[in-house]
Amino acid sequence: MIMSVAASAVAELDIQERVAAAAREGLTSQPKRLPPWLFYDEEGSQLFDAITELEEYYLTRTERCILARNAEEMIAAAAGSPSGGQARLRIAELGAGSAEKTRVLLRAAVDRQRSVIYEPIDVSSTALDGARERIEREIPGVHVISRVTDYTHGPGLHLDACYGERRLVLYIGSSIGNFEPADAERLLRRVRAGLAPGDGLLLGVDLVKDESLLLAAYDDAAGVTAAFNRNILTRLNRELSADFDPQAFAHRALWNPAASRIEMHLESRRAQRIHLAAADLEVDFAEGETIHTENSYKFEPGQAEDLLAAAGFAPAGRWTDPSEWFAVYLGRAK
Ligand code: AVI
Repeated sequence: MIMSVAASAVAELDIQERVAAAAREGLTSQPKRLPPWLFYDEEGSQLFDAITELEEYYLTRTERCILARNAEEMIAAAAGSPSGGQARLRIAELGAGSAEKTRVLLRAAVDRQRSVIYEPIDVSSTALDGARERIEREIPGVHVISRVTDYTHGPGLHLDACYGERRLVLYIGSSIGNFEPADAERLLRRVRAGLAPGDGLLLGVDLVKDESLLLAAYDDAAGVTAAFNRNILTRLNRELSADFDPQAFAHRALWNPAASRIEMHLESRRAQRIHLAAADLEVDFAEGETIHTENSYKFEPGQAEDLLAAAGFAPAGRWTDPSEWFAVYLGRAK
């Protein structure tokens, strides 16, 4: 996307205002918190990519295996209708990033219908530009129409009308798990509102499993997740002229069984006062006081089906791995 200098300066101001508002709101709350979207600056996105390659972070490779094993069946299920008809698919993806796991689905769609339109949607134009170039080169038959937008905000998804085709929206990678249950439902309802009856949603969710496996995935031995968590403070230092010493905060990951979620926190190692000059804010921390930075919800059997149903989707498929660590669901818009 080409943006004028003036437009990009306005966008930067906008984002600085959003960061300042989030810091003001979160750090004056009790208990203190910061929203997880703050993780994903350039450094944080690279750290997240590194997380996805960790031995302990089973999510990415498990979902990749599920997609690779079942891509043809998933595409056929999305293209089929309960009455037996078959449609051409057009594939959109929320939070597509580098679209690394999506390729098997695009290949299966091209094998089935010779060509496919792929509409990746993400806040990062850099990630989308890279994905577009690679996908069009590697998978002839895929035509990429990318859209830079924050799909989590605003009134609706506003996908272009697609005549004579059925849309399949991908929302994989367990991203839905980072939303509070009510927000997850709201988001999927917005997705549904942008679809026609019969269109599909392919949703990747992480499942409840042994606590030790869950904890290791969010507190790896090499400390990459700790660095990812602390990077939120480095970002506030840079963007809000704050004076956090990230090492003065310990990374904490805990399993909250009542809420069925992993929580990430940063725990102050000592009593300290932090200044965030550009947010006009001073914040005191007691020793042991925490900032809650992320929830990652893990689904019990039946929960994803309930969420899809509440958002207006009928069950149309479920695929999992042999250990049932992760699952991919197909919902059909009612
Ligand atoms: C992006 N999201 C699905 C990741 C997760 O597993 O909740 C973010 C993450 N946080 C710590 N590690 C990975």
